[in-house]
Amino acid sequence: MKKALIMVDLQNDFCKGGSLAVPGGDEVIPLANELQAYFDLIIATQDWHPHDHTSFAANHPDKGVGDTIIIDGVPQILWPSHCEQSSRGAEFHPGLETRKVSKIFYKGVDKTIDSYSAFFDNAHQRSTGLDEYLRHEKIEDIYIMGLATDYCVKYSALDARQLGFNVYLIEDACRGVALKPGDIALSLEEMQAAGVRLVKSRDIIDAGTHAA
Ligand code: VGL
Ligand code: ZN
Repeated sequence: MKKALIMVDLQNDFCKGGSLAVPGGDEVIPLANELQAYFDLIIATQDWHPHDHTSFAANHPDKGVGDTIIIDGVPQILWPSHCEQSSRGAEFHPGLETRKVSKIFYKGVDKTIDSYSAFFDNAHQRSTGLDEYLRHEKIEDIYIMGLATDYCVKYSALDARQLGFNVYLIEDACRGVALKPGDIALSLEEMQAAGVRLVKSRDIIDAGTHAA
C-alpha cells in the first residue's frame, strides 16, 4: 500500500511575520521535515494568488478582512492579501526541506475563485490534477499535514475522502486560523465524520516503516 504525505501551504505568509500568520504555524516545519522519511511520495501545495485575487479584502473597497461575500453563489471569506505569486510571502518557509518533494500543486491561481482544497476550487469545477497524479502513482493512503487546519487542510482532507482515498490527518502537524474560537475542534469533527482518521506524528515515527 503506497502512502503519500501532503504538506499543505507551508508558506511564509502563513507563518510568524506573514500577512495571514496562523498561530503556531512555524511549529510544524520541523515535523514536516521529520515525517518525510516515512512516505513513498511527498507532495506539497502552495497557495498561489494573483494580486487581484477575489479572496483579498483589499480588492473589495467597501469590505473588510473577515467579511463574507457571495461570488457566483459561492461564499467567500475575505482575507488579508497573502501568497501573491512569486512574492516572498508565497515561498515555502525557509526551514522546510523540499528536496524530496516530487511535485508541487498550486491553488487559488484563478483570480475569480478561491481554492482551499488541494484537489478542486471552491466551486468544485476545476481539478488541480492532484487526484490524477496520486492515482498514477498508485497511492491509496494519504497523510495530510500543514496549514490551516480549518481551511486548506480540512477541504483537502474532505475532497480526498470523497475521491475514495484512505485519509489520515496528522493532527499535531497542523495549525488552524480559528476566526471563531472552536473552529479547529469543529473542523476535526467534520473531518472525522467524513471518515478521516486522526493520527499523531509520533504514531508514524514509532511505527518506523521508513520508505524504501
Ligand atoms: C488558506 C485562507 C486563505 C489556507 C489559504 O492555506 O488554509 N486559508 N487562503
Ligand atoms: Zn489563499
